Amino acid sequence: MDLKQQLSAVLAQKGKTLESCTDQDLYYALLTVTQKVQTGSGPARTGRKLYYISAEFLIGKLLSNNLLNLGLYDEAKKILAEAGHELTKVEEYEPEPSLGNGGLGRLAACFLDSIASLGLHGDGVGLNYHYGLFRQVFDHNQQREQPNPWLEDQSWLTDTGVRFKVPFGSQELESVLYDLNIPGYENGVVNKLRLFDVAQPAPAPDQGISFDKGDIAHCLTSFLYPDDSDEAGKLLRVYQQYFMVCSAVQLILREAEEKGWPIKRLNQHAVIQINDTHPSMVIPELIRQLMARKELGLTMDEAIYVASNVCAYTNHTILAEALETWPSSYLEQVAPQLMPIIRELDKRAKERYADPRVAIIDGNDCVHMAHMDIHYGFSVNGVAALHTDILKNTELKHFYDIYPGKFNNKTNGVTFRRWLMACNPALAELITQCIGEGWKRNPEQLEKLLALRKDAQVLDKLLEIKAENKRRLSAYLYQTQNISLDPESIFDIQVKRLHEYKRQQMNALYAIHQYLRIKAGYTPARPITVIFGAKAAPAYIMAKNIIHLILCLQKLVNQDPEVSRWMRIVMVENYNVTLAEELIPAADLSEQISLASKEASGTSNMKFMANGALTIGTLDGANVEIADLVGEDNIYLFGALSDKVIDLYARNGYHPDQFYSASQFIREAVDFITGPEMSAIGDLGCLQALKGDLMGKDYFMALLDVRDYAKVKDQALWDYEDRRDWSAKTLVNIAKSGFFSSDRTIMEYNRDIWHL
Ligand code: 26V
Repeated sequence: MDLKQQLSAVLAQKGKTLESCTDQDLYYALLTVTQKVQTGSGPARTGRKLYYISAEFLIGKLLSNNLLNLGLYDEAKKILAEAGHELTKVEEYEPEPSLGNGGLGRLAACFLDSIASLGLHGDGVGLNYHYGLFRQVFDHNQQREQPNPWLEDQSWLTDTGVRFKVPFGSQELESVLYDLNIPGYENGVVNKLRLFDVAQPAPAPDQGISFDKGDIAHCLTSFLYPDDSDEAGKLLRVYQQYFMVCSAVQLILREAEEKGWPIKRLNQHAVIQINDTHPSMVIPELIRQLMARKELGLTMDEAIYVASNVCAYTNHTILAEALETWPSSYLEQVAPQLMPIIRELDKRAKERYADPRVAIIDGNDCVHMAHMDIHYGFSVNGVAALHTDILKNTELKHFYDIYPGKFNNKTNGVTFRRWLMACNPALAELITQCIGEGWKRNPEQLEKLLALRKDAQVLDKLLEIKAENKRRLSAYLYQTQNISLDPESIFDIQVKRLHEYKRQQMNALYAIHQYLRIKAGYTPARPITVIFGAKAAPAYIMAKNIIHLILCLQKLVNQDPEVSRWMRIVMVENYNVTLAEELIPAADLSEQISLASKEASGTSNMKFMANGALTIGTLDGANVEIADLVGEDNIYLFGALSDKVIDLYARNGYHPDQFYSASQFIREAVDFITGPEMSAIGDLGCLQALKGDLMGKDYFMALLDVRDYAKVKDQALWDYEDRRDWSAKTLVNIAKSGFFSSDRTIMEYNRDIWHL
């Protein structure tokens, strides 16, 4: 049966036809058929197998992605069109899976796509959160959190029937395994994302996202990163982590048994990649389960040897928030059977290395998860060249001195299937017309576009596509969020988690500066639209204050006819993958303005680049590699360099008050935060806290860089007016973006770490 017949057959069971059914009927019918197409398919080879364990998989909607990878996209689109339907409308009925939070989770999703597309044998392993991170709503110019239920009776998940027992100190829980198919790109391979859940999940809370954090039997998988500002929240995270790794190890040992892998040589057959420290307990848990199988007769030495040669660790950030340490009393309470193993690992490490800075358990009896990973994993990698250098030379220097051979860099990448072919079909089509189809399998071939950098026809076509994407975004935001944009204006976009180090507040200071100039009669060459999208962690007060600042500015600016002709500020609600797929193709300027040394890599920077936006950024994370590739004429760089920043921290040498006193620009912008215009709209307490922080602490040095930022941004806005020249710059960016394909990243992981 061809696709049309299969769809008709599924619809006929509901008494409908392709013509008479609704778009929603079509979504479920396409889901059914797509799932069926994949049954019977599996991994390409059964060599060494990868288990990519991660607390987050920000996979985005799956229908289009799966149709594309299965080679059914064009056919499906055509069949639907002939029956009077539009695939994009049908897709609107798919709820976006809410299994991640930011870059780390989206990276895991891109990796699964690339692993399957390269025909490698690897599954993702994680948790099935029912209400996601949270759904963000704006109310009185503040963020509020709501549950984000996304699971439906009919979904991409299938219950495998596999169940495991997870022993906690207080009780034993059953874990339930759901699978989700991950098809490779037109290669017949299907890998899996394996998500564990509790057997009796709790219903969504009535009000907001508070729930009984002590009720782990029902609430363990309710939310991702439940508020960890109190002890119950922290404990719940430990429960989640242990539940995930205990189930994962049982799954791996079960597969080893099924496949007849000799357990003593597990490392020859399996590799576990630990995505940040959330799954780090997998190391002692693997040792524990190996030793518990008395029939194997493994000594502690042998069990440690196996685990140490199976597990590899990726570090995603140098910020303290992600370098997890848990009081050993927490681990004792959650998984008492694990603590003796962790103590043994710590003892052995201390016997070899007396330096307290490399201890697993510190003087306060806290367990440093990353330290355990580094001592007992066989590989430690950073996610961009600069990040890995900082790990080696500063942050993890004491470990690098001991284990130089373990450290390696794997610069992040993104899948061009979702982030160019699917989200920007017009650009993909133009590229294919210019250089043929080869770039789709090998994005480095995009370099062939460089030959066209003076081709006026191509440059104009690029501008046309961008203009059309901006019109499409404007219509979409008007329809879904009642936001109205001027597609003729410059779209300047910053979308990412809200964090002080990412410096959304510095972007807001520039907007204030621009507001004051417009009020004083100095208008820019063309209107500018500053677009933000960001969620703040529920307990992160300063991040919420920054959202408040932006929402108040949005209100102030947009309701002022004199200003809004020249500048609009927009913060989209509930930024997620679906919105990213609309925003990124429509961007003119990509804001990558973290304080140098703080952003491990960034990955939206790569997506914007591939979609023909120019970067305004600091030399941080992968921006460094972007700048090297495109050359300084094709990127807008500003700000202090990482060495200087690291030095300022080392000698306590940064004092924001000095910048405040010395610069009228800074004074005016900072004072404006609590001035009469803003206090008429916002909560003065929040605004004062923000201003006070900027003047007194400014830990991420916004005032250090803001003037250079404004100067360079003014230049970018000016350069935009030479439309052909701007277009040529965007073409260079697209042409050089191929390096940032996650296929390249995964080939490097496989070559240097996994050996699948
Ligand atoms: C995030 C959060 C956010 C909610 C509150 C608690 C909490 C705790 C830990 C984390 C981990 C975030 C780690 C992360 O997403 N890192 C990002 O990883 C990307 C992929 O490597 C990289 O591009 C980004 O630079 C890095 O920030």
